[in-house]
Amino acid sequence: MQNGTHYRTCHLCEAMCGVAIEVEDGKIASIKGDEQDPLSQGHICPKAVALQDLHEDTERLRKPIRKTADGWQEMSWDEAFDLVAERLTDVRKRHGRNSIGVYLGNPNVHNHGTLMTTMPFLHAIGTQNRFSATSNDQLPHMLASLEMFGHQILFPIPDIDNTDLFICIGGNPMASNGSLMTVPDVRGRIKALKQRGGKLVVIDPRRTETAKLADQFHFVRPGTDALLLMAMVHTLFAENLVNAGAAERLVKDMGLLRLAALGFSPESVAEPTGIAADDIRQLARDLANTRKAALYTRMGTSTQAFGATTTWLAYCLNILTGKLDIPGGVLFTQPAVDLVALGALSGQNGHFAKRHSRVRGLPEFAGEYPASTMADEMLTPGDGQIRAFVTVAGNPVLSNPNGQRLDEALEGLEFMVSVDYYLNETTRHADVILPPTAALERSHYDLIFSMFAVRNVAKYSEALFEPVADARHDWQILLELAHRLEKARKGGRLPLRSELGWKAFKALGPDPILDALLRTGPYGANLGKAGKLVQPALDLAIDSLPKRHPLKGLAKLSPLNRRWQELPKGLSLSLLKDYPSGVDLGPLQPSLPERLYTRDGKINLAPRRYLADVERLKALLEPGKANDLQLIGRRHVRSNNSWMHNSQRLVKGKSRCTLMMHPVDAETRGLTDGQQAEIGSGGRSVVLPVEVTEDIMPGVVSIPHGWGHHRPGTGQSTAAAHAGASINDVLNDADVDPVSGTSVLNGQVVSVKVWQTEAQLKQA
Ligand SMILES: Nc1nc2c(c(=O)[nH]1)N[C@H]1C(S)=C(S)[C@@H](COP(=O)(O)OP(=O)(O)OC[C@H]3O[C@@H](n4cnc5c(=O)[nH]c(N)nc54)[C@H](O)[C@@H]3O)O[C@H]1N2
Ligand SMILES: Nc1nc2c(c(=O)[nH]1)N[C@H]1C(S)=C(S)[C@@H](COP(=O)(O)OP(=O)(O)OC[C@H]3O[C@@H](n4cnc5c(=O)[nH]c(N)nc54)[C@H](O)[C@@H]3O)O[C@H]1N2
Ligand code: SF4
Ligand SMILES: [Mo]
Repeated sequence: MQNGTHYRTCHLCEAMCGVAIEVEDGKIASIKGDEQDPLSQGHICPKAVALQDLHEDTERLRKPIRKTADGWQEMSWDEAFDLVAERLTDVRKRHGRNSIGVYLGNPNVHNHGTLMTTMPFLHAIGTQNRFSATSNDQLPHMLASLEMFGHQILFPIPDIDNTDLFICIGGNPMASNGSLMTVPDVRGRIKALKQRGGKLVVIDPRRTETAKLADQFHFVRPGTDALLLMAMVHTLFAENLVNAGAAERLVKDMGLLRLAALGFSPESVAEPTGIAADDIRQLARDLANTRKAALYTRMGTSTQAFGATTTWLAYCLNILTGKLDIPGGVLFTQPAVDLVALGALSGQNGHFAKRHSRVRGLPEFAGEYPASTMADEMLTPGDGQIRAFVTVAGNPVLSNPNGQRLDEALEGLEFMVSVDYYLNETTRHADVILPPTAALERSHYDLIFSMFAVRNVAKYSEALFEPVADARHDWQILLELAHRLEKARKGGRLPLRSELGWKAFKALGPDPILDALLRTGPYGANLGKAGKLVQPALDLAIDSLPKRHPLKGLAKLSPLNRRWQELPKGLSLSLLKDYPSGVDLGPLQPSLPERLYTRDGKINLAPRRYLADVERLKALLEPGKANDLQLIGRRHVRSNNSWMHNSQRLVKGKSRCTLMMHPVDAETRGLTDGQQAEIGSGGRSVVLPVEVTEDIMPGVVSIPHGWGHHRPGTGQSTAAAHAGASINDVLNDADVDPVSGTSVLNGQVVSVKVWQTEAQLKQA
């Protein structure tokens, strides 16, 4: 690669920071924030420099490898594809299509090539046993969006740059850099919020890095947020504070919501939540009375026992107080590639509970089952048992609850293949590992996170380095496998037309598709004066088509859509190449009612599946058992899920994989700071040093996820030297939010005691 500065988007987390990478003599000399990036404006976090470590890591796999009796052996791509296609086809022939399981991990959503090729790939595999990180993450948000707005990926995004009150519940953007809210430099944005007289309120069982910036902070007992939000809804109705504003004529079933909240007075929830009734009332009043305000919830409220119901209520609170669809409130974005509109056009608004998983009867979501039941599906004999497994960019042994059980289940499979560039806790079980090119060796466009950004932006980054010889991109791997599997299924031959289609797809790759999507999207073709002239006639023609006519959908998607008329135009791949720091497409704009995808054009405030959960929520009002400790997770700015721990720069210093515990809880258990504690549940346990801190609520302990790199047979020596322990070895996989099927990663009950070595135990 040529010497000089290359501009790019960091793909590690959701924040989409612009980076300026200096290359000298074909090597990375420095990585800095790109001041010209319209969204991040020069901000980066410590992980950005680790892009270099990831790129140069000699332990990152570069060639396909296969497990043999003599250890791992390199193989050619052709051999690898043949072997994988043959073994998968064989398992399918013998045990049926559902005997193959697929797990898609988090980095896939940061990879436009993968996103464009997963559909044909999954189609070729043909299984219903699909899983992903979604059910350990944002599934409740997707369900609420589907139920209320009619589309599973239409998320209301907080307009943090224009709001005067930001209520953050169960998210810690100072560590995570935001989620379902792409918000680089959240510190700067919070500072700006305060400078204009605005307020930040944080509600969390831990006084987090974000909480430390807050004007107001409340500890909340894990898993009880739904009570808090119900009491806020209750207060709004009781005090006549409901005013849905712009959304008023769009909402329905408000009366049912009011009824549901009747039994949850602030007084009744104060004890279980740990938040005083007056504070709850005031919170509801502040939300109602601050015109520009946004209530935001994330991981801590979605991956818990009431994930679905909490997320629904958060959506409702924004709507009841008129915050939906106004500047400074929560708005839908208008990305350059509108996957929401595209999905709707092809009938892919999303679906839920169309079928249920074989062993535990858990509901599917958008065609996949909850990841917490993967091990069940591998270990339980019968028709449809998973015998072969495919992972793409995932490390579920560390990221899925009860990782230990999954670890064992993977070992018992007939065949496993992983598309991944690390030999880690999960991929060590594979028979074949297919490593893709490194991130800096491929082009980048954030199809997903552009949809969640607090400003509309578009940015394309060209590959910075030539791929090493004979390397394959993720999309090439997926397409090649898909092609071979389809062929094998059709007896070794495909019709000529289909064969040509595969050839064309493989030859073109994702970027020409991206170009076409940009050109035909909301900021696409500029029709200039001619466009203005024909617009009225076009509007008339579009309006006269029947409601569900395909042409209507198509016209709505084209740059001619009336709603998109005022947007800047002319976006294409070549234009984006001319602006390597990205293009600003403006602040978030109101888009209702056009943006709704519900059949009746209404926002349903009281979907049945949430109402059905209210009784279960009432049980939380009963006094709980004292002395139980609840376990929650946490993130740190120098860590990224399970897979960036091989960077010395990021793991150096004091271990961050500790058990945080309140001084009172430590004392009653005879534990002191730094001492090893055993954290147990369901007969499983891990050992970690205690970090005694008043920043955590009494009765709550916290462990970060993604650690536990002590397992043998992995190939990440730096990570292994900083192994830590996996919180998911303690968490129970049977524990899901029954409404959505999301894993309960926060709030499970654990025991903590002084750890004793075998010798000590014997002596005692
Ligand atoms: N540095 C870093 N950044 C990341 C990641 C990373 O691993 N490291 N991961 C990325 C990914 S994949 C995601 S999804 C996002 C997640 O982004 P965030 O949602 O911001 O994730 P966390 O930092 O885990 O914040 C969750 C918060 O919920 C709190 N919490 C736990 N239980 C409860 C509860 O019952 N109620 C309430 N109110 N709060 C609770 C926790 O104490 C914690 O502060 O971060 C992304 N960014
Ligand atoms: N207890 C607990 N568990 C959690 C969470 C929590 O807060 N608490 N958070 C959950 C959340 S939000 C998430 S998103 C999940 C994440 O769960 P996963 O997606 O299963 O795990 P990651 O740690 O992100 O692992 C990513 C894998 O992708 C590989 N990889 C990285 N880049 C690429 C690439 O470009 N191509 C390919 N093919 N592979 C690549 C890495 O080597 C690694 O093996 O974890 C969840 N698990
Ligand atoms: S916050 Fe850090 S990891 Fe996330 S995109 Fe920005 S630089 Fe990358
Ligand atoms: Mo995530």
